[in-house]
Amino acid sequence: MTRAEQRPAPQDFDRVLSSMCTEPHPAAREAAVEFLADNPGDPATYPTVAELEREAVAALGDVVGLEDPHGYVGSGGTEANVQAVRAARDLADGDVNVVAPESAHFSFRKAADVLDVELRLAATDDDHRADVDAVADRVDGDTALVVGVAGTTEYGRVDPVPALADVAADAGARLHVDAAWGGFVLPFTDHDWSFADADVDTMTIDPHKMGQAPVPAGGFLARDPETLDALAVDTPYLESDAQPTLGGTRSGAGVAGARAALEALWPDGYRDQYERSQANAEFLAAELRDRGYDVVDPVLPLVAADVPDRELEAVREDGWRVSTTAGGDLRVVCMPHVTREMLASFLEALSEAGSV
Ligand code: 0PR
Repeated sequence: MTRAEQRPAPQDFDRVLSSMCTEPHPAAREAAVEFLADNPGDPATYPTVAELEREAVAALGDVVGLEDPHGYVGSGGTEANVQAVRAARDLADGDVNVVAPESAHFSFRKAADVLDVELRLAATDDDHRADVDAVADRVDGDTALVVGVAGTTEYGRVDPVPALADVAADAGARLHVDAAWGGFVLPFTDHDWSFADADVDTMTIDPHKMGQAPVPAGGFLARDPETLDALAVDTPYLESDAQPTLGGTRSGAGVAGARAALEALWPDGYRDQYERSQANAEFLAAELRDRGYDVVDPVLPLVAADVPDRELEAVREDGWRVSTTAGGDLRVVCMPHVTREMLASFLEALSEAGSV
């Protein structure tokens, strides 16, 4: 065997239906490789990657309806959600709580843990969206942050962001929208989710998910500069004198890759991708329903269906990477690498699994 043959190969995406990551756009891959050694955490030493980051943040502002965005490209959605909670905690007084729907990503549990704030989870409605009354019931005078999710991890649902903004405003709390996965498809839908649609203070939107950037490239955005000021610590021995990010050394590959993906794809490439992915999700949902499974309608390109464990095991043995929701439903994320042909072949594998 030659050395090249011995080297481990990266994951082949041909049968991956479970991931919220995807193959990066070729321009993003190329840019990432070029900037592997640059550290956007030290902008004075690495001015070019720092400029690329400003461009990436400006482009993210266009995606989320924010003219003058303040933010950065970090390690992912977890970091951005932690930072949103941290900013809200530090801008409030005393012991505070955060109110989020039960559908919120588990990164909020990490945030509450490391930041020592109380996380109050509110029930979701029959369609897996945040129930506004339930959120309002959990909110009190110590609530620093209300969270809405625009594209939930398990069912791809979009919470009623303007109504959650009203609940937050009534309580004197901030509003954070987690659009980590949904942020690059929602601009092409009629949902109200963005800074332009409601009084949103901060947002998570990840280029390394639907944005087709290489990992790691997460996005944290704020409406006001005060948010980043609240997060900043002094960095006396660096040439730049303050740092609002959670990470210190950060990925130049992530920053350059995110900026290149946005340049190549916003808006037409992302719109085409959304249309393809959504059509694929609707195709899969219809085919599964025809085969007699209970299907949760795909609001965004994510399909959930009640498929027996035995069949899931069989398709897994056949090499398919599929995941399930906490309730046990099959969950297929129609990412850019998921084609109609792949879904047709997955459906065949499922039929075979069902007939044995
Ligand atoms: N917010 C939402 C709505 C998410 O779906 C996720 C991750 C996060 C925040 C956290 O983002 P990071 O993982 O970037 O910190 N959602 C997926 C999940 O946890 C991430 C994922 C990606 C899972 C690729 C599997 C995978 O192969 O399920």
